[in-house]
Amino acid sequence: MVISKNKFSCAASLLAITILLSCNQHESSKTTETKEVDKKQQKEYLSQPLVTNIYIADPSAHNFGGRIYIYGSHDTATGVPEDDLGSHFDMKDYHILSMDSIGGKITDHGVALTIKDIPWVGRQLWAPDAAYANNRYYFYFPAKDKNDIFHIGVATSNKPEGPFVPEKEPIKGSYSIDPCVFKDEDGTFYMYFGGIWGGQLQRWNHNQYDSTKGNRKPDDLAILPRVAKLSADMKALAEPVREIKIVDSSGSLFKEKNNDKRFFEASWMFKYNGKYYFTYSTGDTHKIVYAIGNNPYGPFTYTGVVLNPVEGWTSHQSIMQFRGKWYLFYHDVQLSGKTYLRNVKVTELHFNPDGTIQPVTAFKESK
Ligand code: FUB
Repeated sequence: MVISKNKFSCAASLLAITILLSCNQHESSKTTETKEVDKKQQKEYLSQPLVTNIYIADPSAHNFGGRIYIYGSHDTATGVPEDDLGSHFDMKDYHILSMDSIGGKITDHGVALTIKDIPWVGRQLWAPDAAYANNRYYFYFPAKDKNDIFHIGVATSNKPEGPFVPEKEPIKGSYSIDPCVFKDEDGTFYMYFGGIWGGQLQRWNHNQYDSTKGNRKPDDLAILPRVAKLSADMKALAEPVREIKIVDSSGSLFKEKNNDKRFFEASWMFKYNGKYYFTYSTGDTHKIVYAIGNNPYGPFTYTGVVLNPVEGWTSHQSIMQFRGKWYLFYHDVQLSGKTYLRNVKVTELHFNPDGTIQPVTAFKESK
């Protein structure tokens, strides 16, 4: 009996263990699934889109007369298939947004400039910027001409929100994409620009165009962004375009394969404590990074990350000070999930006492 009792209890224990194990197995796979669902549902964005009725990307933010104006690309779905050259970024006009404070009501000022009114443009109105000088507002925009070559155009208005009247030709000597117009403390304006791959910068060497030049090989030196001083009327380059050196801490230029640090597109310059901060996108590694220099022409020493990869392929930023705080404007694809329909966001940016930037992550997992 003892034996059979033992046998029974042994069998019962075995059964219990088997049930428990299978229950646990079931429970654990359920837990994993739940965790995954939870993870998706609980993914919290650091900031919410500033507007939801229109897709605005590539934000260049400025304080004009105490109000914040955002000059960005106006993303729309035109049905152009996606390719590596960014043909699906097929924008046809610009809208300017403004607000009186961070967190304040946003005004969409409607169409400020349309492709139909720009005689030299063939297609693709990409990331713009703006500047105030001579009691006027200047709007700088890259677009492909009728030969499908990117140049940078300028348009003017007596109001920061436009409408803007474009010049009949692009800025002479300008090329590629993503202009950033920076005013130094002495009043001089510089235009930074350039973007590789779809932005065609790889085709420009010594300021000459060569359509046969492709992307660089991994061990080649990385392509460098460009800069030129602007003329007093803000409509021309006042000097030949120069390359800007971005170097590592030992002073060496990056190679193409250093694609988490080398320049891709989205130049943005600002000054902090007397130093020049050149910020840009690394493109295929999706970071916004910064390099610091002592003058507007560089060299700039790579220092670190401003913004970790956002949702979407592209990343594009601007940084401005407003009422004593610093802000990072950026975009992601939270609203659409589509790489070419992006929404603009803003978050506060913090500096460390040594002048380095505290990197921003655009979303956070909830605890
Ligand atoms: O919006 C079109 C292009 O995508 C911009 O010019 C790049 O900076 C990237 O954001």
